[in-house]
Amino acid sequence: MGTDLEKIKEEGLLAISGAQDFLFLEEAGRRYLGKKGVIADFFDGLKDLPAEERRAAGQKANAVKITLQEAYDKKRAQFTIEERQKIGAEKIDVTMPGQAVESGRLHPLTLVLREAENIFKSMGFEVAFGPEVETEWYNFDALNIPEWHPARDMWDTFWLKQGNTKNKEKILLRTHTSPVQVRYMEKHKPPIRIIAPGKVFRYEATDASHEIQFHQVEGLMVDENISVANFKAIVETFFQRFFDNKNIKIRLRPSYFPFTEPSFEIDVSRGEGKWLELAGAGMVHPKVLTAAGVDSSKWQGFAFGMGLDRLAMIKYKINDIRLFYQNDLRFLNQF
Ligand code: FA5
Repeated sequence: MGTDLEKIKEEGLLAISGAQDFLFLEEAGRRYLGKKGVIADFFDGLKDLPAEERRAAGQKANAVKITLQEAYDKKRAQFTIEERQKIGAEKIDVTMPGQAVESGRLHPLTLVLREAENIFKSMGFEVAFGPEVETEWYNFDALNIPEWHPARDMWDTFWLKQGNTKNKEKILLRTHTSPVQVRYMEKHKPPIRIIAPGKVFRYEATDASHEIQFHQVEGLMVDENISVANFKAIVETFFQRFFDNKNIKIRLRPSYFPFTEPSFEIDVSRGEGKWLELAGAGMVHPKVLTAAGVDSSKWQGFAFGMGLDRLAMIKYKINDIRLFYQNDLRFLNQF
């Protein structure tokens, strides 16, 4: 019995350490250490031995098994992964087509906003923000639109329920970014040059150029000698740079806003005699300056509120504003 074990050990070690590649090693491992291998056979045969020999033989067989197993593990570690791959133990088929990694991309409105911000920043404007849930005061009254004023009908409003009944002030989803003008002037002394981008909401029917939720970029410039000429120069420079076209056609139409005087509407040509209204604008009404704590006898300014979605529609030739909000990848993947 003892000599059998010695022989098994010697031959096993030779087969394992002499294996030239992974295939041979696997074969040697199976032959000596496998479930139906030589050592397992030896253990099976123990039951035929007299009881007094069985224990000692079992211990020796165990020691041989451990020695062979250690030799096997050591040798296995020597073989490189490539070698194992070669015989297919870990198969990587380099000819298989790879899995495409879809990269994310920026939403067209984000692209347009970033570009607009960069152009205004290069002209000395800072970027300011205000809340989307506004009070009636900032959205309307401070902008010279008291409750009884018919101009309130220009902005169909989502009014919100005030949870705290002690607070009597009415709240709403802001209908435009103009409240940021007032909030900013309350905290900062002129001269002022800001843009204020953000989401606005209107309770109105949607169509190809109207959404209930869209984006505006407010602009405000206040200084000692600001006139409509400054306004025109800034707006024209912006559009020329934004559309990368010195011949871009802009039309200023006289209009009415309670918070500007005089007021304009800015249209941009879509070609073939078609125009798209892009922004409302005007010289800041002295009452708005006063409501925000600015001395209107010393300071004047202009303001505008530009539809960011419409800016993107013209830039990318998109004919329906609703596409921006449908999250359809066939649309979004074009940008
Ligand atoms: C205003 O909201 C004024 N606050 C703009 C302003 C600011 C005037 C500062 C004077 C001084 P208006 O309602 O016209 O104005 O909206 C401004 C722009 O927002 C429009 O020219 C248009 O480009 C865009 N806009 C308006 N309603 C919608 C809508 N439902 N969907 C998409 N864009 C819209």
